[in-house]
Amino acid sequence: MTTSPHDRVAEIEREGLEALAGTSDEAALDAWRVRVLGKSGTLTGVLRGLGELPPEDRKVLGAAANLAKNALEAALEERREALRRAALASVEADAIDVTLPGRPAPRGRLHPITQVRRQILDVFERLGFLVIEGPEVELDSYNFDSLRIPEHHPARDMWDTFWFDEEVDGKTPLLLRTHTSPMQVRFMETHEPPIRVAVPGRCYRYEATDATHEWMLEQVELLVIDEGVSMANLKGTLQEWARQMFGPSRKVMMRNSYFPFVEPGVEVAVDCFACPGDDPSCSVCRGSGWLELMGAGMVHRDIIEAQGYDPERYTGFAAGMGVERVAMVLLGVSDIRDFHLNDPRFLAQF
Ligand code: 2U9
Repeated sequence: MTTSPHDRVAEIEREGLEALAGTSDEAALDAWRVRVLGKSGTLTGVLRGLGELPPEDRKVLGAAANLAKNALEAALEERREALRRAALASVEADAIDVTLPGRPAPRGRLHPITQVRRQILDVFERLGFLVIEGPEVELDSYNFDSLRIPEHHPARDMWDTFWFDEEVDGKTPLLLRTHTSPMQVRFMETHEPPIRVAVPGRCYRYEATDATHEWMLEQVELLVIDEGVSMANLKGTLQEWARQMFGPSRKVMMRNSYFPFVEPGVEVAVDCFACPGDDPSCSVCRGSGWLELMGAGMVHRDIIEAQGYDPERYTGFAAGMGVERVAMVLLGVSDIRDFHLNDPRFLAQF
C-alpha cells in the first residue's frame, strides 16, 4: 500500500511541526530547516514531484503543499522567536544588577548593660581614672579580710557568697567575688599613690532573685588615694559623673551609711532627671525626687595602713555602683531579670 501525495504532505507537516517543538537551539532549528524545507528537504521533494502529476492533481496538491510550506515556515519563525525569548530570560535571571542598592546585612548590637557600662566608664576616664579589671574567682582574703571583713565577723552576712568546694589547709578560700573591691586591693599591692582607678566587672551573690536583685550583677567601683583627698573630692567627682550621665543640672545627695571598708560611709542619690521631683507617677523616682545609685565613703584608715601607705599622708575615697541599677534608671527598665534573659525582643529595644 502506497500513501497518496495528499497524505504524504499532511504527514510531512505533522512530523515537521512535532520535530520543531523538540528543537532547543539555533543549530537544531537550522538542521530542521534543511531536513524539511531545504533543497533536498522532505517538503521540497513533494513540490519537485508536482511536475510529474496530471494537471488537475498538480493544482490541488500544489495548493496543499504550498499551504503546508507556509505553515511550516511560520512555525519555524515562531519557534525561533520563542527560543530567543527563553534564552534572554535565563540570562536576565542570572544577571547581577550592579545599580541595585545592596541587601542590608542584619546588624548586631551591644547588650544594654555593655552600653551603659561603657557610658559610665567613658565619664570616669574623662575625669582621669584608669580602668582596670581583675579575676571573678577570688580568694576570701582579697574579697573579705583585706577589706576589714574577717572570718566570723557579722559583716560577712551582708554578702551571701558562692564558695568553691576546693580545700586548702582545711579551709575553702575560693569564692566568686561578691564585689570588684578585691581588685583595688591587688592594685594597691603593686602601685604607690596617687591612685585613681575605675574597676568594672561581674560579681556574684547567693541570693533569691526578684525585680531588683539578681545573683549576678555588674559593678563599677572607684578608688582614689592621694595626699589631701576628702569627702569634697568624692562628692565633686560623683556630681560631675551624674551631670554627664543624667543631665547638666544634676544634684548629688549623700546620706550616712555603713560599709566595713569605708569611714564615714554614705549612700549616694542623684536628683530625678525625669520629673520635677514631686510626681508620684514618675517611673524613675516614684515621686521621692531622688534615685539611690551607689554607696561610697572615705577608705578606712586600716586599709590604707595595711597596704603600707602612710595614713597620715594619704587618704582616699571609694565608691561602688551596680551597672544594672544605673541601666534600669537610664533605660526605663523595671525588672532587672530582663537584662540577662537575652530575649531578642527585649534587647532589640536598645
Ligand atoms: C577598697 C576600699 C573601699 C568600695 C565601695 C560601696 C561603698 C558600695 C555597693 C553599691 C551597690 C555595691 O553594686 S552594689 O551592691 N557598693 O556601696 N563600695 S564603698 O569601697 C572600697 C573598695 C575597695 C580597697
